[in-house]
Amino acid sequence: MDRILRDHFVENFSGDDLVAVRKQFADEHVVPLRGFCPPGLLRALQDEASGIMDAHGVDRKFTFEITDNTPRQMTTVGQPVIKEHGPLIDALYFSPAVKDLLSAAVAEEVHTCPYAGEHYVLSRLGKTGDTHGWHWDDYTYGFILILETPPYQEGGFVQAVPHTAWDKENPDVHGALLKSKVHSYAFEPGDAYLVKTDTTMHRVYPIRGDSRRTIVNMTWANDRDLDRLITHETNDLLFGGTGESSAAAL
Ligand SMILES: O=C(O)CCC(=O)C(=O)O
Ligand SMILES: [Fe+2]
Repeated sequence: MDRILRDHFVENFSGDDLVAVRKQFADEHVVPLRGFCPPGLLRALQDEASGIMDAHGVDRKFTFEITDNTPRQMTTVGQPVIKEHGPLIDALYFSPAVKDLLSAAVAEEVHTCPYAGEHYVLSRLGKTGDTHGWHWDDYTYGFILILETPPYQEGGFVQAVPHTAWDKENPDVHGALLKSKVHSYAFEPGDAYLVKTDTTMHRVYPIRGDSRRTIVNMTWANDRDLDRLITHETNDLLFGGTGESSAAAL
């Protein structure tokens, strides 16, 4: 897989293209990587993910106080199940070509997440009103690969507000919306995006109709994250964490 990806990235994300990606990320703290996934690999990943989702997906419906009571209405699969049943997703995460591309895009070296529960998670929006509401994440970077998505007319696009901080004691989503400008990004299957998740409040706009949106989210850390004590409350609740200490973390 690494070879296929590396060749694909040389074609699509090098030279001026890569410079443009790096600039957009520096400006907006979100950058679309359009056509990230080669079509053959995308089909294989879609098949793998939908098999895992159908067999192991858990319907969630919460509001999270720690993100100012924003909603999560979605079906999820956590890292331990994917580790067991998703060799392609695992290989994608541990592909050196991906690590190199993401490091180049954010202009610093990224590291796989020290907490295994956030290596990769699957989430699906599949019924009217499903949404991944406004939130921040625990580590510095998120990389999201869009496996399926409806056209934007049905919702399911991404919105982000850069340069906003998550105070877990006193989260202020409305304050963040008022402080800054919301950027919206629509995607197609096979696209990916990178987001500076710790200081960019983001959400997925609610879907409507019979549309379906499935993504795999992969967490990446920077040097600073490796030296910080980081807790994972929302990951543990939404995705089950590593499946061992999740209950204890609450
Ligand atoms: O579904 C998406 O595009 C974003 C997912 C996300 O923000 C998360 O899992 O933390
Ligand atoms: Fe997120």
